[in-house]
Amino acid sequence: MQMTLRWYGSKYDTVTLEQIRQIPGVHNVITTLYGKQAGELWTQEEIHALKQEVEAAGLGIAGIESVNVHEDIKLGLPSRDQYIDNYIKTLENLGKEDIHMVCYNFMPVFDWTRTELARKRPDGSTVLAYTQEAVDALVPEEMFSSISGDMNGTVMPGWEPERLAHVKELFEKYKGVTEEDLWTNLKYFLERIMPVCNQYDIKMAIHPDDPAWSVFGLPRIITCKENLLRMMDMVDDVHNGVTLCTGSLGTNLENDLPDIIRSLKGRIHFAHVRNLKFHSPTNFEEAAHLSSDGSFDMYEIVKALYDIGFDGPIRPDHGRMIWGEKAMPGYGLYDRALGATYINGLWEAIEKNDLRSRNK
Ligand code: CS2
Ligand code: MN
Repeated sequence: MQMTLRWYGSKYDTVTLEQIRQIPGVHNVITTLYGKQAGELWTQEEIHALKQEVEAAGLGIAGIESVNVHEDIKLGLPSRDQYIDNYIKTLENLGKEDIHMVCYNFMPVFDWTRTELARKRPDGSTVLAYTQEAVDALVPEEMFSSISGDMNGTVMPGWEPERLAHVKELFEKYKGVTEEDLWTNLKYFLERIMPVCNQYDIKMAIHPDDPAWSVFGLPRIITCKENLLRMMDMVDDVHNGVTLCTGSLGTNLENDLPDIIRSLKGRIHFAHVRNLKFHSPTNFEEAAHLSSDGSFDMYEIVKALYDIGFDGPIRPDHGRMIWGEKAMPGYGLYDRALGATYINGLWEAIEKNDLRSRNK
């Protein structure tokens, strides 16, 4: 595996490349052209400039999170083809710049959903949290205003004002769109982009739905092992892969994370590792990465990744806000640096143990 940190670009991120470079074991970032709207073309010049900026700071780009998919593609509207054409051209331009991993999601309307951005934990840190009761008490248009007070002045991924201005309209368009429709539209999209992915060896890594169930009645399909395997089979190409996000798949306690990891051997192209603390199956908050701070066994998760020979980029996911830091919720420097170091420690121990037992 290759330890990375997500970086939103100098215009948007409170964390600098210089800081990231000082986290032990982090030599690459996962980044994006954050100002781009879904469906917009990324030119080779723009990608090249981003790459140069990262490289000037002594780091590399391990992949893109995300190239967002236009809603018309998810909806399967006739206008989708022009957006898929742009997506293909964007992938081609990324390939020409020697970038070979792209994370994306296929969630209608919203990216991830949380009902609190700054729930206080007993240690005084603040974290993102979710309760089903809070979602059920809201209409979708209120989602943004209910949490925006805690954004620390940042633009959060998936909650860009441009996207949210159209929430009501979008909900109208999704009326009558079923899960099977979404499968069909995902297949269509993947089949169209696979040739360019093969040509430039670009590994597509779909991000699971977060939480891993339907919110506000919208269809959602990337939620569990069975559906992930269906997606792999549906377009059986190594370039059609997964972002293994423990904090998203793990929202559903029925998802056995180490088992899912093992079943996706060879098709996990990116890993997001974070821990959640559950108070009930539908009331959870994001914890420190350490197993004992949350509900997941992080050793078993990292061990499963090691056992399947995972060699792609991995990153700590949402961190707690600690030590007075003011940053995009989930994306401060300090707790993610602790997370990266912890995961690196687990990996080193697992690897050394394995090598020793083989040499016996
Ligand atoms: C991320 C997602 O912050 C997060 O929760 O894991 O926003 C992720 O980047 C997207 O779903 C991928 O397109
Ligand atoms: Mn994730």
